[in-house]
Amino acid sequence: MRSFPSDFLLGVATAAYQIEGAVHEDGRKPSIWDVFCHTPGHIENGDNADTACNHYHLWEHDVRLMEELGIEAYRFSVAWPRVIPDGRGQVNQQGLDFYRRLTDALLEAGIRPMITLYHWDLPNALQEAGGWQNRSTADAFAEYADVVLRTFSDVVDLFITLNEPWCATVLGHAFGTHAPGIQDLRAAVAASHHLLLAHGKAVGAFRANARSSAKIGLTNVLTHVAPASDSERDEAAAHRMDGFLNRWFLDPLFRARYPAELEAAGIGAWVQPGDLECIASPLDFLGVNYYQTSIVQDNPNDALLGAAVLPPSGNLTEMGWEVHPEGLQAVLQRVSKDYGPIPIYVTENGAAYPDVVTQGQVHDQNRIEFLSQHLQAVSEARKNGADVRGYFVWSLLDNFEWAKGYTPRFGLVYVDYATQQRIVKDSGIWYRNLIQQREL
Ligand code: IFM
Repeated sequence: MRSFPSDFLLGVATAAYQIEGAVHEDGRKPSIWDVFCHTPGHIENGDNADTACNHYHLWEHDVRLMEELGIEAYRFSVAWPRVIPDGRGQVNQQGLDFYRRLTDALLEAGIRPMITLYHWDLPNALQEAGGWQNRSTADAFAEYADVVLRTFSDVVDLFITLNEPWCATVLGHAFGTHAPGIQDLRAAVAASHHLLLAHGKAVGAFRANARSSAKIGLTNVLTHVAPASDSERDEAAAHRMDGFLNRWFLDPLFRARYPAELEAAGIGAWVQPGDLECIASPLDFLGVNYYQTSIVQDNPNDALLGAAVLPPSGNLTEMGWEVHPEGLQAVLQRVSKDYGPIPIYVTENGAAYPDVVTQGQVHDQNRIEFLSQHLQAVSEARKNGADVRGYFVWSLLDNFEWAKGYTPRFGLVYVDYATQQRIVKDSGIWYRNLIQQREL
């Protein structure tokens, strides 16, 4: 039996662009994702997030749902294009007011808010000036962060600067499968440094102005990387892949330097004196999102890393990702050992499955098993010394899964997008019981 102490937070997570909709309301201006979605060919089925889960209007209902499920903490993101629609300058009070209403309602319901400042929705006006390839976007972010932190740090005590900068960098600027849709490794390398610099500057603003009991961290998506065999070549390939997938966004944060793989990719061209010290400003916690393990083989034909990830096998989710809870345990222990001691929140973990509604219910036993196994992995990592303080299911609601549109469903709550009806899945009921009993 595994048990979770009463101060271990059991929560759920969402992100603004994936649930809010109302993209033209109350002064919000377009983000890079609005532009990306409305460019044909980018999103499966031609989907967009103009309405998404209509959470901008249904937020009270959604808070009530969380209250009924006994959710202890809610991680959501603030949309920069609602708060400073042009990216810099004029603050839009209506945008701040929305998040103030939401935060007040959460607190009243006894749910602890955790705010992510950047979950990929860069104001498009900034993209027109070069986006994350432009160093001054880091200053724009620090200004925006300061507005949000000053407004909310009286009542919110957990803040995250960036969500998964690896995805914003690699999917957005190297692979081009996410906004802003650029395919250029050099652009990605520049963007990664400016994202991290933005983080460091925001932490500086936080330390200057936020109440001292509030905490700030950054969320990385981390992959457990293992060699396909114990040959030296595969081990070296796995090490290079780990540099690309994990250490790119861990070493600068915790060691004030980039890994050798990034030095080789020319990151030094973007680094100015003092940047790395700023990026490595001490964090109060690290957010870890975990979805995948990568088994890596040496591959001399791969121009970038000389390494290849083997196709996932075994028990797969609808995203094609292998269910591998041991990877979560390994990632938590590795981060604690190599970069700790540091408090950790698992800020996202979850699975998409092709859910069906049967007589008003969704029987998602596969998701219950997935969550249960991953929570056991968290418990095991805690036993082995990782200082994990909470776990957030991705996600509260089915929502807009970026380039995959609405097909993958990650929620504990099913969303009928035509009617906006919410149906609590069996996994939602299971999670409510877990929170009550605190035992697996
Ligand atoms: O939906 C995303 C989320 O926005 C960031 N982390 C991974 C999730 C599932 O792909």
